[in-house]
Amino acid sequence: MSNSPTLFDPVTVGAWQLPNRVVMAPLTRNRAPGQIPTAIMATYYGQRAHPVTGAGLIVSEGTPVCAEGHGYSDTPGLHSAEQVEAWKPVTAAVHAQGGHIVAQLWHVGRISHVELQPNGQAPVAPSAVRANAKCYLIKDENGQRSGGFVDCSEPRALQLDEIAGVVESFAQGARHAIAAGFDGVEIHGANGYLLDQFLREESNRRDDAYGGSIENRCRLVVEVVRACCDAIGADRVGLRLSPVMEGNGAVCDPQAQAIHEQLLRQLAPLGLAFLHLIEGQTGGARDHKPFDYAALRAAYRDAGGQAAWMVNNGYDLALAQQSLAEGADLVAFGKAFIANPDLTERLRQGGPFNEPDRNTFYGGGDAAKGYTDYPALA
Ligand code: 8OZ
Repeated sequence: MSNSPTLFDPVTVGAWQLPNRVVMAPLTRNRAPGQIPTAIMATYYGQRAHPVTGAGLIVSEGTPVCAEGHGYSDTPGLHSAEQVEAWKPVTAAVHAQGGHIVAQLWHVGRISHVELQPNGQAPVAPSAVRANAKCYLIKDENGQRSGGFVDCSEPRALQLDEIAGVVESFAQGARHAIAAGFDGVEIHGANGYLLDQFLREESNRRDDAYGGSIENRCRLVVEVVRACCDAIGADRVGLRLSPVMEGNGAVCDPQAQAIHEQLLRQLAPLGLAFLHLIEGQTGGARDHKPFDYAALRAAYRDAGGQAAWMVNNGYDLALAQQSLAEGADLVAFGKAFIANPDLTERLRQGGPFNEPDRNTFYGGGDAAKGYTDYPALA
């Protein structure tokens, strides 16, 4: 017990030597008009990248791998040459500080709206089952910027012969991430988006090789992870999961434990860099639904899996230290990193912590307010 690591100890994760075990969680900020990263994003990430005061590893905000993967206004993509170029100053700013950053590869699936889709088409999903969830739009019927929540559109089911294209878009996203200077990728398999939609029976009603049995529902995630590993090397690839999250229309699957254990047993031989587990309800109760995370990790380790185990959701220093003592390797912090660019130093010193302002979580363009103006300690 006494030999358990602290948050401030270095750790080797995949291809990277990380200076500490504090991770900046992926945080959607909607500050990329036209889906293109901007200069102030480089300032924001750079502020949080210092090896002593900042995150040992930064996971970028969700970054769609194709045009159909967008479900929110002003989220930066990684599917065009222009986007790859625009990410370069961001990754350079992080590396100038001595930090590490991976791109979170995202496809929203049915959590979208025809207005956010190419040619106004229906969003794609495992099955034509509308999510009981809202989307945020910035255009009104007259094409004016307004802002407001609307029901997600009815999606259409991906045809069997389209699935290889989805897998390839993630692999291309991984290659683009490396071209843009990222150290690797995190595949977004959580929070009710496309990959999570395939895992759960409420959203996946398919009767082909990608639906029905647990093995079939895991198939797309396994194929996407494999394709990204083939594209850039497994030691630069992580996967984010939220086994019991409810929200974005997702309902807790009756077989959540079995599905996730099966999935991780299949991924164990690949040699992934990390697995990122959101424990409980994303941004909410840690005990939202029963789930045995220790059993999930044991299933993965029993199958030979060696990826770093990253935990997330409502952590403070004490809970983080307890989790490290129990076998976690990395702890991710979200909202605290919005408000504290030097969060690692503040954790080390026991505070004080700036309070995040929810009013400036989303949007804001290139304004510093609520983005790059949170002060560091003197
Ligand atoms: C907050 C707002 C929009 C998107 C997630 C990518 O929940 C998100 C997200 C969070 O994973």
